[in-house]
Amino acid sequence: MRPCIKTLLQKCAVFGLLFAVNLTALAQKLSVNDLKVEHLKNPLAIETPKPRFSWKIISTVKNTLQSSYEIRVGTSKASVNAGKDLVWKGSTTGDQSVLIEYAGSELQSKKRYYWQVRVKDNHGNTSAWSEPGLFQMGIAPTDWTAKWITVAGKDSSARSPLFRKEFSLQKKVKSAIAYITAKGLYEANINGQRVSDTYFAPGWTSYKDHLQYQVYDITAALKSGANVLGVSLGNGWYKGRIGFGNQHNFYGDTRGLLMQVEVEYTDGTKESINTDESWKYTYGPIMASDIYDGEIYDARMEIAGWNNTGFKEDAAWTAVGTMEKGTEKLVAMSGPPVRKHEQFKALKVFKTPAGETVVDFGQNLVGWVMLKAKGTAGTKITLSHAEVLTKEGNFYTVNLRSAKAQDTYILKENTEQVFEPHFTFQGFRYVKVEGYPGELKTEDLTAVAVYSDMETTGKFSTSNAMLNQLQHNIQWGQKGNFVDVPTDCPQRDERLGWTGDAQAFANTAAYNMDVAGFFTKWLKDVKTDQQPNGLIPHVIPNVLGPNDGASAGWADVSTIIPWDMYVAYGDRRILETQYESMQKWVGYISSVAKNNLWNSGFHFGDWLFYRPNDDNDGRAAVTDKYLIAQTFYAHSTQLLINAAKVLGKQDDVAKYTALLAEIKAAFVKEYMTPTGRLVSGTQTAYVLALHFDMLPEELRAPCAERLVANVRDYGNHLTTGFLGTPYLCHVLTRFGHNNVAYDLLMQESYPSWLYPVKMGATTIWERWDGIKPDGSFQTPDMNSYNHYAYGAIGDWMYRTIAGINSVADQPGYKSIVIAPKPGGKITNASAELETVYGTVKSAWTLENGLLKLDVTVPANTKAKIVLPDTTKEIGSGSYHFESKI
Ligand code: RAM
Repeated sequence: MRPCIKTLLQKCAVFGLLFAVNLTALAQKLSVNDLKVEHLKNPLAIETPKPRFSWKIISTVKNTLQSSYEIRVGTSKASVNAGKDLVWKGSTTGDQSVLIEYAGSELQSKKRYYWQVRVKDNHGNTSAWSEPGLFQMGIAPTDWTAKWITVAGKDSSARSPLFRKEFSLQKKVKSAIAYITAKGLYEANINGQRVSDTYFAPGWTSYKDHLQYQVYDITAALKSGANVLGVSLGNGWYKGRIGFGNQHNFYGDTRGLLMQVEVEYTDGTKESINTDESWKYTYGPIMASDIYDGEIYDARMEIAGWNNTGFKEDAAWTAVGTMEKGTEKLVAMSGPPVRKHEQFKALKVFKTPAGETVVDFGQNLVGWVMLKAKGTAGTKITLSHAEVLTKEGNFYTVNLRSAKAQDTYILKENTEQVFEPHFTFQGFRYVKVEGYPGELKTEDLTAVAVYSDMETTGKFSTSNAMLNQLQHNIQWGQKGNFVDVPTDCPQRDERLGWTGDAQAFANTAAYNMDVAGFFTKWLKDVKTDQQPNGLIPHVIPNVLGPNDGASAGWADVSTIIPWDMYVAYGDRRILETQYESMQKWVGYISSVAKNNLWNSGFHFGDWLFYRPNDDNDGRAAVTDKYLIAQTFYAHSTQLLINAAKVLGKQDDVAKYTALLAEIKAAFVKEYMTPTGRLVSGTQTAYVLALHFDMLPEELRAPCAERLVANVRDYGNHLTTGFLGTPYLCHVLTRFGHNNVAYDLLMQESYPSWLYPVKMGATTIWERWDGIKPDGSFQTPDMNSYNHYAYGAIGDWMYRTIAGINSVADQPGYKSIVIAPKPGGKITNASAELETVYGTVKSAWTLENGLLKLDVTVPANTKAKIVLPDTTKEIGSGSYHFESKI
């Protein structure tokens, strides 16, 4: 057949197929997709004995609700498709389609299961069975047969060891699964290929208590005959520098590897290839690696073929040492893995006034640079990272403090090589390149963003370009600081899971991306590192040692994030799992409170609030720290009550409701005059008192007026720090001052959200004036250009500008409130949110005094549309509304 006719026929066939698929879709009024288990698609490491299943419903008909579902779980795709040999078959009436708990026979360690679901709706339609999804159970503690291996003797070299094991498979492989973890970080290869595209495994947890393992399906990577496993280890958070004061070896001084590869042959027999005494190791080209300081890679030390078969030189390698298990529990990885994401081409290579060769990537990001180079052996190239240039245009790294943030590559013989680091990441927009052989061109460098692989769930844009840039900056603040744990900043010698920052940003984070798995994993460590007296440390995982006090607004992460996640994803189990920790936290405050007042101990206060330098007439917005503490005491107690209600703990509801009344009464007595003035007349004081309902009803509106007067007095500027900022606009909107909220949002001069945007920021800054109007910098001791806390305004932008809101008593957007409140001369806005039920859309334009609103409500949910002149209740589907404004 002539090739062109063949192609034509192929095209027709494809078209025919597409046509048929489309016809089926049309005929199909109701279908089910996006199957997830424990918030994840086809997870391979489920630990809970009762995993939960979620699906989305697609319907071509409006007002669709699920009326019943059937679910079936089996041990093979065929059996589940045929509905035979099932381990669970459930059939339930009702509209629950999110997080349905498994209720079949006991799930077996290491076993893979397939599942599918079909639903009926309120219009009498029945969907087809969904395509089967899968999940695999993690490995039970008793099923680990591998031994921990390490180097022989003391693990004192800065270099990365390479561990190697060759083995032979004689029969046909049906499946092969690798279970891997490490003390330190690992990069595992099979027959010269990485086992997966994940980085920084096994992830950062409170290692002294538990250590995650990963599970990879490596069936396709194995071949019959000889195969080889090759793994290198880095220091990572485990053994590397972490925390303050040049602290090393926080979790241990010995890197170790634990790997178990389980092969099942087509004849049903099984075999394991485990780490044990038979492995060998030597040191490879990574001469040193450290998260803060970067990596040194000497290509001359590369060992050609080391992780391929037939490598005979390992005869000279050293036999590994083995190590004891330690006290940690091995747990299945529960959050999303860290992966590579966006790549940025270098925008320009230029010489600074100081004569440095610098490259600009145009975006402050977190990850690393891939560098192409060719030169004589021994040529040393260094890449230093920086977020900003000085006002003179020179490379600036003082704000990284002691973090070297430098990658060094030493070239081998004259071949072109592409370098990238393995066990480090940096926060940067610029790199300074030294020692590059020949002329450095833009095409020699690519910046790679690396962060936890969370699905993007939110889109937000308006007619205002600066606001869109602010949203961009918020998203990049999230990308850069959600690298396995939520960190304060990604560039200096800190990069820690600061609790205050995380609680401030959690709601915004849940709009932008699916953070259910990410926070579920981190909350385990909040609980783990909580001290026996209930105190929550400042950073999680806690590498700063035990505290003797806890800070309001930081430690309250223990109540705030579980509740936020419950509302965003409808995940009741988060509350169940964290309840005890929430209760212990409130118990801790009660134990240090006197007469129901939490007025002692150390607090960070309204961190980084507005403080002008020449503060002669008292413009600094200092809020009494104990006033703040009392409002968070109330807030945490309120959230505990909310959780107790959800979990049906009536005694606790009564107990904490009584306590809350006392906390509020104590607040009023101590911090408020009879007319409703607060002892601190700051925005933050009024915001917290109002947002947490601390004041008697009749004094709330007048207090909100005081807040407005304060904002006006500062010329429509905010003066809030980490604790007041997240709620500032919410309070103004709630009390009828939406215009003031917009005045703050649209403000372009310092202090404001748009000031950094005007100064060219591509991420959220730690301080309102990280770069001052004259181009000089804030104090380098604490001046990060990638700190998400002030990005907490994103929550208000989605809720108020676009108007997309969840409702706590029908969480997870089962019931949605769409209530856009235009303002700030914005003429159109549109947002989308991929909820656990499907996509919610809200898009409006303002035209001749009319608000024109288009909304989409996913199947199996309903929405209340709040327009300026009316309110409507609707079911799923797409709608257009117009309302006078
Ligand atoms: C800084 C951190 C963080 C903040 C604490 C109190 O070191 O960067 O943002 O939460 O201090």
